[in-house]
Amino acid sequence: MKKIIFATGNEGKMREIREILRDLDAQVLSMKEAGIETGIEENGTTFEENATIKAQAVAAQAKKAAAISQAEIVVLADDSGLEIDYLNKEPGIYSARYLGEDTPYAIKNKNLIDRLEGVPDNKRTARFVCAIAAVLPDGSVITTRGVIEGRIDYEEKGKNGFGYDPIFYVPEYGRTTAELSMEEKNHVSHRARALKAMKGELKSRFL
Ligand code: ITT
Repeated sequence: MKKIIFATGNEGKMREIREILRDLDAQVLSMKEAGIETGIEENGTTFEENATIKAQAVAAQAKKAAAISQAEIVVLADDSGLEIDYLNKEPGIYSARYLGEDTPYAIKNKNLIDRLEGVPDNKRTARFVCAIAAVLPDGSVITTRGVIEGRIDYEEKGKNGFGYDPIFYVPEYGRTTAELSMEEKNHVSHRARALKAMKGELKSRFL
């Protein structure tokens, strides 16, 4: 069976990705499940560049694992983040590293809310962006992008999802993405949109 290795160490992402790719005729493996461990320096300047760096680094490792036939593998990676318009699109590609990689999200989220103190609804606009990169068996790379528009809430709400979800309010649902079920989030999220576009590409070029 064909394999899709997803180059992420983020378990929140991986849960969503598995659900979105569930109907594909391929086995979806996390990097860990594929036995690949690699430190990756995300030194690109765009979401697409960083997603490509991650996917290529893991594809190079997968190539060394002789047990897996190269013709049967695609490596995917996600680079994503939160852009807040009032903060000149911060934290953007630095979303995971904002205030330090290991800083709890309760602190990161509170800090962003504090930085928007006194800012009215119409200036609190923000979006989650996701770029997905795929390294195909012949080494070529394709990328797709998905976006969800919303605004930064005034306090953390909800326990679902991960990262900045508790402060990202989606007007069409009247809730934050941490208050959406996984099914609801996977219907509209940046990651779902980028992955659905990638599924279309993979169906025509790989599966
Ligand atoms: P990998 O590189 O191993 O995939 P990471 O968490 O470092 O994991 P990124 O560099 O792509 O991933 O950073 C994405 C960050 O953006 C993530 O850690 C969250 O802080 C934020 N983010 C992205 N998508 C999100 C979502 O759906 N909900 C909440 N926060 C999200």
